[in-house]
Amino acid sequence: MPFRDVIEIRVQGGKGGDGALSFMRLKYIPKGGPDGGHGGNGGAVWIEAIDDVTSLDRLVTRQVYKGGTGLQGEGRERAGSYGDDVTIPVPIGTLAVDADTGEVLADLIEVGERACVAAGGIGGRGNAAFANSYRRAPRFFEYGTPGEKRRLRLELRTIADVGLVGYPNAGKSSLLAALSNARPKVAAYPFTTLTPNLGVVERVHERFTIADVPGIVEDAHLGKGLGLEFLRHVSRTRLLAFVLDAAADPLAHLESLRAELEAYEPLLLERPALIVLNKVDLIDAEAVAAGVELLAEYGLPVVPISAERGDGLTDLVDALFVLLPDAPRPPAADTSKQMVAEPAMRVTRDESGLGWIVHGRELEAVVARFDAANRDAVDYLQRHFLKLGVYKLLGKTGAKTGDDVRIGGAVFEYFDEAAAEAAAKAEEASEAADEIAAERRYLAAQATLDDAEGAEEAEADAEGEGGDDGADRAAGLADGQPS
Ligand SMILES: Nc1nc2c(ncn2[C@@H]2O[C@H](COP(=O)(O)OP(=O)(O)OP(=O)(O)O)[C@@H](O)[C@H]2O)c(=O)[nH]1
Ligand SMILES: [Mg+2]
Repeated sequence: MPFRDVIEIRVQGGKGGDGALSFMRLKYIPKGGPDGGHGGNGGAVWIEAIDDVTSLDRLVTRQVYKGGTGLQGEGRERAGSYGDDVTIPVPIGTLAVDADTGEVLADLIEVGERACVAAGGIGGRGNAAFANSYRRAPRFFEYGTPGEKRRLRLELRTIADVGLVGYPNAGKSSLLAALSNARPKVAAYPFTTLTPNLGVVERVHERFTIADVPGIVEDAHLGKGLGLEFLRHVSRTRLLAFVLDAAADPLAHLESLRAELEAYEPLLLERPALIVLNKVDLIDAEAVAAGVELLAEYGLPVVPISAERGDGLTDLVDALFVLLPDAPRPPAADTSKQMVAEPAMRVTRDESGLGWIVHGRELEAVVARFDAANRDAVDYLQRHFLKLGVYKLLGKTGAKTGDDVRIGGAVFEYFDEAAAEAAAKAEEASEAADEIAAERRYLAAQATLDDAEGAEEAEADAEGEGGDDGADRAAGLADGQPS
């Protein structure tokens, strides 16, 4: 049964919902405090290994998998709902690789194992989150971030217990057919087998799986023959069986098979293995004995057989059952990410030579989350930059008050830090306390979401009691609001 074992799809996490811009509206209090809630997170895309799919075939009908979009936050500090996750069912043995970077994202070898292949975006904060004693009426909110997006390559690596490795025409498929329920094509010419075949070998209460892969020739690692593509499957087996044609040149073939395996993955040579000397019906008993003796020098068990006549098959199955229990599962691929050190920020001159550009992935990501045309949002960002030392860095590089500074898609004005710092310090102390309070309010709002009905009543009560307080606050706001 031919099957597709490498496919490429596109996956994209859902966008996070934007925070809300909202002010409390009460009958007797025309201008209440800010109460815009957070946007919901976007849904992620997952892959999950399941039992009843064996190939990646059915995934090729669809090219893009997208997580659900997070909804925007709402007034009364209500958070937007989260976008739905999407799960792609894949066969056991699926390796997920970022097609552009080559990074291994996941290697699923057991049923039920899951991995996130595209994270959803994060919901933006609502304007309520930015309120403090200094900034009582924030007229801005945070945008949700876009979800992760990537071209994903899925590779299926058959997980069999035993992998048959041999030259074309050595009799691998014949052996698979003789030992198992599988009926692969057998023919007297090389490269009969073009895709891996899997069979199950059974004994009372015991069984193991065996994979027959296309033949390997010398210089396969340079693309000769069918290349080494199929060693992917062999690399996932616990035990290797080198199948040699006794009537050809078994010793030379074994040498070059080992060399090709090493070129593909040196660790494969350390995998438990045995040697199957096939087609012994074609040579006399003395030659068989001599061949076995020579091959034994590799330190591996040697079993002479004839797949066609059935000689030695019982011995072979016994040997496999003896060797298998101790053969460990091959290790999963390394999915630990390699971190690339990148400076947090860097300043360069802009094209005009008069302004400045601040580069930095994190910094640019923060800027992208706000409306750069919104005065309040820009004020907020400027204070944020101050804390991060952006202005200090600009000052050191030679920026003067009034210079244009570009960060991501937004342009700011540079101002002298020393003066700004004094102002900011005074604010900071109260801000810290207020942020904790804002966080508490958010958590409380989240909790009430679970019981929306009851929550709304409770909130209505609370608003009634806190009426006077709210009025004072609203009056203060009216004075302090930017025009
Ligand atoms: N005489 C003899 N012929 C055999 C034996 N085993 C296999 N053959 C023959 O060898 C030829 C190749 O057998 P296959 O099983 O197709 O070999 P393979 O290793 O799967 O070959 P590829 O799929 O091309 O890599 C066929 O004509 C088989 O009939 C054996 O034990 N004795
Ligand atoms: Mg074959």
